[in-house]
Amino acid sequence: MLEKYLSINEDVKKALENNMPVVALESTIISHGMPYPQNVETALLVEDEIRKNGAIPATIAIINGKLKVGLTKDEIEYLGKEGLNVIKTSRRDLPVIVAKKLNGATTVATTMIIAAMAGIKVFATGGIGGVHRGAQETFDISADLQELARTNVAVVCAGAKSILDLGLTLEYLETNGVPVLGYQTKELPAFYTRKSGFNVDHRMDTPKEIAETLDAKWNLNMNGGVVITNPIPEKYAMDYDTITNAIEEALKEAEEKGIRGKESTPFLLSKVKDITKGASLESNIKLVLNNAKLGAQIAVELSK
Ligand code: PSU
Ligand code: MN
Repeated sequence: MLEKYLSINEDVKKALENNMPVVALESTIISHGMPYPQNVETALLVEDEIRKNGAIPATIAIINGKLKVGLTKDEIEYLGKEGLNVIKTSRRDLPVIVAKKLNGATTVATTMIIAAMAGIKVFATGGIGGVHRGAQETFDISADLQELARTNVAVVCAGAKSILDLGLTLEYLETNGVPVLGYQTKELPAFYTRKSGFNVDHRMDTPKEIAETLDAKWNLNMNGGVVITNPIPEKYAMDYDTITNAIEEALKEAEEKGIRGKESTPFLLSKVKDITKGASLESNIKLVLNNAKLGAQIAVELSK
């Protein structure tokens, strides 16, 4: 039944059949997370980084209604060029995009769903969605968090952006039993910066330790994902005040313009980029590459 919907490319299929390491990648980061052409360049560099570290990359999207695991260069180029015209597809959107045979860029939530269907356990990206500031009023809580509560995929990210309420995001994950691990850090990284003022649940010092934790969780049939936070390398981190001010300004403009729902995250990302004159994009690219490397290392350990 699943074959009717799921299309896994040859490289990835072979790797999965032979218990070789595979790392899933999302496509909303391509269409909605970065401008063209940096989005396409980054997506291809990230795939190379995963190969360099001994794993097979599987970029995921919905193409003509098919859940595709492993995209061609042309498909990546298409998603990057179309940008905001591609439908940002989260869990609620998935059945509609499939039934109507449309193209969809997958968020963290949807990428986790499709990765799990394919049998991929590790997924690397930039940042996850979370509880938005002001969620007490707006109820804006990303479906990524519910997905982490139920789907067995580990997500490597650089923490969460302070466009979100990091404290509430951690509370939400705790309630849902999702472990938040820090790679060589006790402090939750805040995407563009290594510091946030919040702590992760557990510090991990090696990819092996992380893989052992994933094995323990899933061998015990404890369903759900794990968030692995990987701080941006020091030399690429942004100045704390610069990025904090840029985010405040972007949030104010979003509020004035009444931006809400699924437009919120892409709007804020692009505003922050403009306000920092592109510096935030540069950091964003570097941290994604850094996460791809760690994702590959964890996948390699898991496959042993
Ligand atoms: N954070 C980023 N870049 C991104 C996203 C988040 O730094 O591209 C994307 C991811 O695809 C994530 C989605 O799953 O935004 C969350 O959107 P929402 O808050 O609407 O669930
Ligand atoms: Mn939202």
